Amino acid sequence: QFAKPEDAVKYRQSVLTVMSNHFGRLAPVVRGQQPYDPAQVKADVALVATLSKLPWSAFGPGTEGGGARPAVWADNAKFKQGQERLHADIAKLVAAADAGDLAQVRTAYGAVGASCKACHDNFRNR
Ligand code: ASC
Repeated sequence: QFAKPEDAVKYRQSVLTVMSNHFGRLAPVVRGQQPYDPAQVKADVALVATLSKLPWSAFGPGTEGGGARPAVWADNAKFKQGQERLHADIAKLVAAADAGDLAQVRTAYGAVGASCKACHDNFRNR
């Protein structure tokens, strides 16, 4: 899948960058700083859901580096639990966006952000 460890690092960082960009587009909407456009939110959430599947296979053995802490590999079960939590939270965000319910989107957005943060706190260098 990756010829060199650096390719895996670049891949996962790239995916997470694009994912963060589309997740970040929801911020002004849930804060009421931008009007709620249900179709736009659905499109951004769909991208987040798709992109969220991709980074994890790029954290395979021998791909240490980037901003990842050794704990990714040393405590891989916990890292995987974090991925499962993220996917569960994103599933709720997808449901909220599909329902076109801003209050529900706001709640689910908060949970997804907390999942992002939990993993960064434990597994990403500061
Ligand atoms: C984002 C983003 C993250 C998370 C995190 C939540 O928008 O890019 O990494 O939210 O900051 O605390």
